[in-house]
Amino acid sequence: MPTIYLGLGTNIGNKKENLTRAIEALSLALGNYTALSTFVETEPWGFDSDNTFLNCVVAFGTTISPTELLDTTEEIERRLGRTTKSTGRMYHDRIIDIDILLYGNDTIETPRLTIPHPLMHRRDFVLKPLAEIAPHAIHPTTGKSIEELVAGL
Ligand code: PH2
Ligand code: MG
Ligand code: MG
Repeated sequence: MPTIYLGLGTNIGNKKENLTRAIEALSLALGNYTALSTFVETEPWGFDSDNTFLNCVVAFGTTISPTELLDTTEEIERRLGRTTKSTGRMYHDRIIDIDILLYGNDTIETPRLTIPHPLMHRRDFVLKPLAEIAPHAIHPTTGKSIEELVAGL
């Protein structure tokens, strides 16, 4: 069963509660998580906002397909009250964002979904919590471990 890693972020409302509710909803849909990072406070990356983020990374073992996984994460985002969807690299404040970072060792390129997440290897708010739970996981397109990617930030 492949291990999948999801990156969660929120910068409005009760951020701790937003992450907790998302993790609960994901656990109901996917089964218990196998690892969870700490919640880290981070500065907005790639856009200007007065609202700092709370980010974390959570891992699950799952047999559902990448597309079904995306349907699941998008449905949970909507259920938790997400109204805006970032298009391209125009980012907005959000109640919850759930990004698929890694799906086992797979690389996936479809109009809806790119795995590994195309920017994850450049983002400290992803790599640092991911390194807490999976320092030796290999990023399949760079061939580097998460700990090596953190060291290269
Ligand atoms: N997500 C983004 C853009 N910028 N910055 C931080 N600190 N945390 C995020 O989760 C985040 C971001 C796009 O989804
Ligand atoms: Mg995102
Ligand atoms: Mg997203």
